[in-house]
Amino acid sequence: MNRIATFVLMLIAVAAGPLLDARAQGVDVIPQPQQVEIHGDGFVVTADTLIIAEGAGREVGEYLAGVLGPATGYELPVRAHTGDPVIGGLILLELDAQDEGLGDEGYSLEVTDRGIDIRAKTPAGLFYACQTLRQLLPIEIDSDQVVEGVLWEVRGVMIEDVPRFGWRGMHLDVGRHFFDKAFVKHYIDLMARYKLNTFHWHLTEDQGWRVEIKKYPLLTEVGAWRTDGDGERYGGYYTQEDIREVVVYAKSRFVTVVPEIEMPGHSVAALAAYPGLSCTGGPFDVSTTWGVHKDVYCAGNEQTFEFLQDVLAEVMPLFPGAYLHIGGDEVPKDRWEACEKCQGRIKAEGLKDEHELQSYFIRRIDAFLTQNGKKLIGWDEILEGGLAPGAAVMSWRGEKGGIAAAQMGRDVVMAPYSHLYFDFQQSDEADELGATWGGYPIPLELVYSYEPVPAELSDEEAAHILGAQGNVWTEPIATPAQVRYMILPRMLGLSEVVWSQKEGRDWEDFERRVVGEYGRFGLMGLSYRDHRE
Ligand code: TNX
Repeated sequence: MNRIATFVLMLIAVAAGPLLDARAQGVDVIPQPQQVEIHGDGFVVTADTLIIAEGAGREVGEYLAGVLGPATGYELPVRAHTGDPVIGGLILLELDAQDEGLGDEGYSLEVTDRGIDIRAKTPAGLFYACQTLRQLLPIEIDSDQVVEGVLWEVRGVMIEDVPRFGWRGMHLDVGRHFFDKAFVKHYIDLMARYKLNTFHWHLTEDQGWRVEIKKYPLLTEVGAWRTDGDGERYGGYYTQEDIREVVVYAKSRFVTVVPEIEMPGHSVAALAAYPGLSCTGGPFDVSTTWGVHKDVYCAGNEQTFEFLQDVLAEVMPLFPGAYLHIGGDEVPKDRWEACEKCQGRIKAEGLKDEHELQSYFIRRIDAFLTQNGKKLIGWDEILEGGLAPGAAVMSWRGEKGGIAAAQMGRDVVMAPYSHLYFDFQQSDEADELGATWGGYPIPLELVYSYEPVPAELSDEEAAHILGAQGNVWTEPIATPAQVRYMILPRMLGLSEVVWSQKEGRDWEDFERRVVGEYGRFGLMGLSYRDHRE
């Protein structure tokens, strides 16, 4: 290269700043951190390295030792700071409650030849720094067996990082197909690796009721099982003990679990158990066909509300998070139109039609949740007939519902099926796994291009966009390997959409980093979809 060209290249590098510089030198982290600067010598983790963590940071220190252990074979001690000199250098996890700049989830991470210095205001921030550190290490760190002959080197770097959005979600439908608690924990682990923090657990469906409710044992005795076309009994459910276990596990990964109890639609499994809660009285079988079902909870029957409040009263204490998802999507009005009780309710309450009856339904549930200190979130259909006072909206039929809600000053989570439906196929090949009803595939690049804040919102309205999430409906997805195939790597694209700054988005660079992650998936024995194939 001639001298002028070299000079021009240097100028470009200086102008593009530290991010490009870091990229050029292969600091490959997903989601892309806010600020990365390369400097000086790196640090080598050895068997003599100490992890220093105390107080509320202790648990994250233990977690880090657990991450580094299997591949290195080192059992790194986790200690409080003594100030004594150490041979192998330190990985320091320091909580600084005063550090407002890093927010509730941000962190800084500095690597020098003396060690690794991690700071955050909260344990969550320390945890995210550990996820970054994991990716800064050679990919062999993700092996579950000791890998000999690897130098566990982290290059000299200074990172400062804070997330763009507070709701960084993944959803999993365990109604259509059931996934056991071990898999659910693994799913949460995969989320946490990419700094996602909200797990939306879709627990009830036409095809299966998946959560034990002590007051209504038939929900799981009857509602959790169906006889599929091949004559086989299919099903399963979580006991309340299982749920508690998953919630505790999620907490240790800084993931909040948002349960979804669907109403008034997608409720055939519950009606199979308690047909008296329907308009017609049944009988019903737990559904074995997909799609939208006409039988829904009767909105004219007081018993429906008693039942749902009893159910929610058992569900609420299991989930410490603020939100409870009540579904609200795809409610055909056929049964309500023909039901005396529903029509009686419409008259008595002075409602205009069945849409207002749906709104009445959600308002009652909203009031109940609010009384109990919870916030209601529902699919965008809950806007129809008037949005309940405390409700937040999850926008799935495009962004229209989310935009309308934000303009009303309501909180919104974006999950449009145009970009974030991870049950959709990833190509239009005939044998590609996944749903096709959307009419088009959702490849990784489309996910990556998603922008959660619609251009038409003012800054004030935009502040109501809590974030975004990927939805994994499981009609076409029956096994853990298939779920992984659907979310790896699309979930990584999402993680950058919700964590990283909009300005730094760069598909080619992301693609390079994602390919690096494929190497880790390989080491972990995880099925994934190579987006280049
Ligand atoms: C629509 S998204 C549904 C789900 C289906 C999904 C299939 C939503 C709120 N309702 O019940 O599983 O499409 O992609």
